[in-house]
Amino acid sequence: RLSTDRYYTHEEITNYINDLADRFPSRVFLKTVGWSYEKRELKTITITNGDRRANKKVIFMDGGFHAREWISPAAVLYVIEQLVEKFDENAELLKDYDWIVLPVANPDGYEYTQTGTLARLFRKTRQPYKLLGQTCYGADPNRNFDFHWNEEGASSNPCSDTFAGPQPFSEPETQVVRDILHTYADRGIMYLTIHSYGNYLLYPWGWTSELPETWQDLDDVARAGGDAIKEATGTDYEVGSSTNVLYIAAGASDDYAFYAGFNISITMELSGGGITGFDPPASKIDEFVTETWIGIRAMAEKVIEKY
Ligand code: 0X9
Ligand code: ZN
Repeated sequence: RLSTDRYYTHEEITNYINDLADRFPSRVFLKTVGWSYEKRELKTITITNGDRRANKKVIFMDGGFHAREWISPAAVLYVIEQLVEKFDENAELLKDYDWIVLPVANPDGYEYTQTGTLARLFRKTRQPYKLLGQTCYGADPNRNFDFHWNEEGASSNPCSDTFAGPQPFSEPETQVVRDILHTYADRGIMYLTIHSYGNYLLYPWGWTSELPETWQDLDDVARAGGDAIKEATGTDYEVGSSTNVLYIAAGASDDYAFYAGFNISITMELSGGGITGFDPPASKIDEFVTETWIGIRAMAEKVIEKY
């Protein structure tokens, strides 16, 4: 059973998905997709309805891009739990779709933020970069993708929190996400990347204020999520393109996934809490992950209706 009383370590998250795969061998499949800079194993969990039909449509979701956004892996795990353990209630979500989930895209950063208060607000990966004899750690994985890389809202300074990396895909973690996106691009309908905080449902583009041709479809899906959350909990999510409702920032995974062929690509910025917004107390996990699930389920239902 998944606990929402506390935040899990990367090892506990891995144990949880390993355990699910053991318990539901006909519906849950694990795949090692690569290794982080510090050689932590990156594993996807594929959730199906067990009918073994190949080449179903795909929803790909990741969490834990940014190290300090602990609520993200917690919410992603909760979604996994609902789809697997409450399969009977959610069978429709898995009828023509496989869900592929990478719960912690940046495990080195996630683990580092659990080493003490000084590290708690660290954002990036953990590959060291030298600048004038000084060492700073990590690139911003959400500025490291090769689509309008480092053009806007990103930095070339390794000590910046939005360091784009020395070149696109300099981080093994973003290479892994890139490879997953390309593997499923031809049947990838929706990409969801879970961040915090601020209560936003964001769609492309994040590199320009212009909107993609199909922005209305993106807006329909995101709005379905926002409306469902508002109705269930009263929480307001702001919906719109990344650049227009948040800020311009190029080289992010959402733009890349959309460019690679996913029809729908959404960054969900969950509810914030604690002192900085990135550190909601564990007592808030339950409320925030159930709220997130309501939004994600509604977006998936809208996608299934449209595609
Ligand atoms: O800046 C980010 O990477 C995301 N916000 S966060 O506070 N979680 O860091 C927003 C990314 C939105 N997407 C694009 N700008 N493409
Ligand atoms: Zn983030």
